[in-house]
Amino acid sequence: MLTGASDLRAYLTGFESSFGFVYTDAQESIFFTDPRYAEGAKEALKHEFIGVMIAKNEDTVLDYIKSKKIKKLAVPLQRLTQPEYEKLHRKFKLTDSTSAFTAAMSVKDEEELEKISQACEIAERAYGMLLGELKEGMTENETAGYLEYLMRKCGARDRSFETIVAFGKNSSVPHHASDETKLKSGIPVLIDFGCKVGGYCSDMTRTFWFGGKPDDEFADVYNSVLKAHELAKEQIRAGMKGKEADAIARTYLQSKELDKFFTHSLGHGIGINIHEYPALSPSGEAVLTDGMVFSIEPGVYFEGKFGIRIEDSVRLENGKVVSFMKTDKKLLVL
Ligand SMILES: [Mn+2]
Repeated sequence: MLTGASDLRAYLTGFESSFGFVYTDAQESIFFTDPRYAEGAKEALKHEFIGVMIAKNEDTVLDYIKSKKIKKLAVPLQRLTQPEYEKLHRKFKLTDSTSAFTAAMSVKDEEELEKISQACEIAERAYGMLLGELKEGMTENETAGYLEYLMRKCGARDRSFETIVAFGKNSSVPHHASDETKLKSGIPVLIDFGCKVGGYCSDMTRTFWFGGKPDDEFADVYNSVLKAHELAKEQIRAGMKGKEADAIARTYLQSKELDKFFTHSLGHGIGINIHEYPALSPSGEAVLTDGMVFSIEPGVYFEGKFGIRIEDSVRLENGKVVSFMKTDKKLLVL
């Protein structure tokens, strides 16, 4: 088995690097890396089963495998570029290891859950600090940058993805690119963000009202989205398919005639990558099991007016949903 994909490499070794390969056969596991990482990798992996070898480039690795008279190689085909595929294909008979990775990575062990839990705790703490600092005139981009700074200040290694801050009608675009729009009184604010701890992500979204009193329509829709979020949390069980989980929120929003404004899926797996297996979507066939970590994020978007999304990162434990997030989700008016 051979992989050079950075997330899969990090999963196998627990060591983050910009270059490297992990090779495993019946006799040995080797982490090939270049001299920049050799010392760090040897130190980090000294108690592990996996050995560390220095490789100048991919050819050094392939020559090593060839020298062992290996003919068949499992590689994550879906992660290879065409040139990478062709190079490997000329030397070995290839089988695909992608689904083995996605299945294994979807179920988290205690150590992984602890990292995600810390990433969630830091994101929530930083968010709480941000709320106390929001002022009229701040731009979306400035707010996003400040929240990312606060997450790092609280101990995060990085953000999980580009922070989304959307003021007013910009919130109706689910993945709005934060821009120079300024915060003013009497508008909704949507913030979707997360951070990384030990290589693992958190993901959360909050929508609130800034200044004055929220209008009735906003408050009504907010309560419906929150209800959809809570119903999904209460009713999702291990053994369900992703699409059954999605249907819990979607059916409720349908009863409020809001389902046609719920334009994305209910959730996605979270781990080393911000979007992983399983998908909680109308077509999600994956069966949810204990140890899986995913988002629950119903959202409703009225084009040109406003959007509301409420997202927690959660895990399945003893068959039920347990949230990593602790902040209250009742409609907040700042
Ligand atoms: Mn998400």
